[in-house]
Amino acid sequence: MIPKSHPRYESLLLRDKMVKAAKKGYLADSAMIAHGRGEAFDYLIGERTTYPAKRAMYVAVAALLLSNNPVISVNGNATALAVEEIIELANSVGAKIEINLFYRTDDRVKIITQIYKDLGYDKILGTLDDDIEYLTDIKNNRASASKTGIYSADTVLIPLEDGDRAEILKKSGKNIITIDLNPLSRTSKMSDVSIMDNIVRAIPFMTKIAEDLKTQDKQVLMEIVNDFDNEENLKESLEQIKLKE
Ligand code: PTJ
Repeated sequence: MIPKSHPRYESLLLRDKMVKAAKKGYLADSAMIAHGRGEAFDYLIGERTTYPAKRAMYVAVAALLLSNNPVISVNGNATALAVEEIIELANSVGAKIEINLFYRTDDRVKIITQIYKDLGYDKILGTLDDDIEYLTDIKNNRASASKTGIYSADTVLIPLEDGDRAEILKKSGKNIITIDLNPLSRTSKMSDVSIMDNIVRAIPFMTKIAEDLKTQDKQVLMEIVNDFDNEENLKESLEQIKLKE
C-alpha cells in the first residue's frame, strides 16, 4: 500500500492502476511507455490543470452536447486510469462509449468489455459481436469502427490516441477532441479541440462542466465552440511547460 503522505502519492497511485491492469492482461505492450511519456509531460506542467486546458474542456463539452451522435473512444490506458469517470461523463453528455484499440486483440476486447459490464455499463460498443465498418478503403484494424458508434459519429472524444488512428478519424470528417498531455503530438496537432491534461483530472472536470453547460441555450454552446482557436490554444498550452524551477 502506498502511504498517503508520500510526496508522489497521486503519481504512484496511477502507476499502481497501470500495473494491476497489465496483470489483468488488457493493456497494450507499449502501454507503460505511453504512460511514462504522459508522466513526463505532466511533471513539466506541474501536475495541474492549466488555464488553456480548462478553456479547451469547455469547448469540448459544448461540442459534445451539440452533437447528434457523440462517442467516447476508450483503449487500455484510458480504461485502466479512468473507467468509472468515463462512464459518468458519457451519461452526463449523452455519449456512447466504444472500445477502440490501437493494438486490437480479441482477448483484450473481451476483458475490457467485461470491466464496463461489471460496472453496470452494458451498452459498450466495439465489442466482438458488434457490427464493424471501415473508415477507409483499407480494411485493417486501424480503420475499424462500430457501425452505430464511431463510424456514424459526428464528434469523437479520443483520450490518449495514437497519431495514425487520429488521422484516419480526422480524414473521415469527424469532429475530433483529444485529451493528450503532449501538445506536440500528431494527435494534438490534428484534432479540433486538444486538451493538454491528464485524463484522470480532465474527465471528472468535464463532467462538472457538463452539469453547468447543460442548462445553457444551444446558441451559447455554439458561441463557445465558434470562438475557439485550437492552434492558438495549443501554443498557450506549450507555454505552460516549465523547464526551470
Ligand atoms: O490500448 P491500445 O491498444 O489502444 O493502446 C493505447 C496506447 C496509449 C498504448 C496507444 O494508443 C499508443 O501507443 O499511444 P501513443 O502514440 O503512445 O500516444 C499516447 C499519448 O497519450 C502520448 O502523447 C502521451 O503523452 C499521452 N498520455 C499518456 N498518458 C496520459 C496521456 N495523456 C493524458 N493523460 C494520461 N494519463
